[in-house]
Amino acid sequence: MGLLVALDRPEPVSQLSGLVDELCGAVDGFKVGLPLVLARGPGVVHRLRSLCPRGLWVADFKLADIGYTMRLVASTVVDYVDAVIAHAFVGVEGALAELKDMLDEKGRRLILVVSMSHPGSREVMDKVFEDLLSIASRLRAWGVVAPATRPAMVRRAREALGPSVKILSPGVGAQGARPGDALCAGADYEIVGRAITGADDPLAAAEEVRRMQEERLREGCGS
Ligand code: BMP
Repeated sequence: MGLLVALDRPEPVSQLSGLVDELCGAVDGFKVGLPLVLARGPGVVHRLRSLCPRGLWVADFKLADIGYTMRLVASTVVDYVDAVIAHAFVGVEGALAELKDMLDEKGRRLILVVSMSHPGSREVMDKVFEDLLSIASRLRAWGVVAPATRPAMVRRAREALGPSVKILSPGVGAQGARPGDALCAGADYEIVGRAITGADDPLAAAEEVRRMQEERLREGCGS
């Protein structure tokens, strides 16, 4: 059971430092998003991680390009994170295979987006969901992103990918999924952004998410 906090808001590093420091012992890691890195520079990842070396640190640039370019982008933060997120839909040859090689060389993990938490994911991405799952399998991706807002997608990802692939699920809180929805469907981590980072008391909010996750699992995941 896991909880990752999404750091997206382009706040001053001094403010974010306090947040990361406060949450460090209460969560399982952080996902650093593009708005923050674009505003503060890739060095922000290193600075924040040094405040909380424990846990999983994920760079979420949602890479979707040719291999050459994805490698260049990933290289800006690869030394400071455990894993990098890319879109599965760009395909293997000339794209994800090259990124995967680079991450393997660096001892870093690849996470692929196979379905998204917003309703528009149904318009295109979810029509090729099975193909995206098979790309994740072929590439031996460490993990996939699948939506907490649609637990059936998480369930199907777990069924298709087996127990060893990590499933990370956003959409909890601000986007409507409840803590535990994705875990109950087979996810390893729920990703929570605004419901924690925008709370008056982020630590209390994170602890409440955890409490609700535990309660759902303890009660056998009934609705
Ligand atoms: P929030 O809990 O504030 O909605 O944040 C969710 C986080 O997960 C954001 O960083 C967002 O970019 C990311 N995300 C998502 O919401 N849906 C997806 O399908 C994939 C994501 O990475």
